[in-house]
Amino acid sequence: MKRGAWIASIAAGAMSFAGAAHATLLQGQPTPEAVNLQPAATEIMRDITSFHDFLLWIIIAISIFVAALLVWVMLRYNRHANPTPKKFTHNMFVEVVWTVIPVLILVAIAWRSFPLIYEQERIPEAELTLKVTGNSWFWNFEYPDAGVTIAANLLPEEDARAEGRPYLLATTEPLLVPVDTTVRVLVTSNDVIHAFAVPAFGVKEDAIQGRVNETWFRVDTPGTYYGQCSELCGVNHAYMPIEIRAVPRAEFDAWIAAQGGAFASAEPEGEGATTTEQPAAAPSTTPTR
Ligand SMILES: [Cu+2]
Repeated sequence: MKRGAWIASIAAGAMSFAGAAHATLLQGQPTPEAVNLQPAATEIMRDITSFHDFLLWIIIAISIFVAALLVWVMLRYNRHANPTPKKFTHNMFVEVVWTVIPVLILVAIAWRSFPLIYEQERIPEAELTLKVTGNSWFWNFEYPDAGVTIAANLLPEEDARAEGRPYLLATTEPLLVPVDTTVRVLVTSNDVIHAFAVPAFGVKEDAIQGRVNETWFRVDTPGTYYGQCSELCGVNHAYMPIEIRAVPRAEFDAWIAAQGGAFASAEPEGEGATTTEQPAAAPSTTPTR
């Protein structure tokens, strides 16, 4: 292939990548041929995406700089261009520069990443507690305060095709969560190590037997969000997806009731009609256990 053809094909490839990146990304699931992260449904994921883009520019700049240095050295200092090399080995200025600039780059990265890690790891005052248990190979979801437990299995391929839902992502029993609600997630496992991961929420937490890990999310965009087990857990690792529907609070409460559950009366966001509480007993933030 001629050089021009190579350049043309690389340019065409880059343009199709860019086109895919700018095409409408599907919400809550991967978009075929797309290259970017899934659209964020939580503030944390927006911050993660922004941090990812920031890192990408640093990576691009360093890659171009190092490649240019390599090309310059290969052309300027090869045996023909530079037949009698100089014999010096140290250069104070260059050594200071190549130490200080990487340190400054790392400080800039830490400046942005440490607050983000803190936000992810600090569990805020939760309005709802969700317990997630990994099994070989399906997920159990439990709202302990409402007495609701569901088991989500992989939706069989023929059912997924018939219902127009994504095979390998859809489940037999989608989990509902209310939007604009801080959900604390307790993650554990019944057998081997799994991992509860929902990309659009910016959540990925190991599910370990005999141990409870904590994470949280607050979905601000209604929709259906898919995730997958993200720890290689055995032969059916690829067949234990996660399907979460973020819905308005009223729809969530109706779903809880349909599952035969009810929040304890101490929970003002529960079935409020059946409990009478003093207004003072219902603070704006409701700690749950
Ligand atoms: Cu698993």
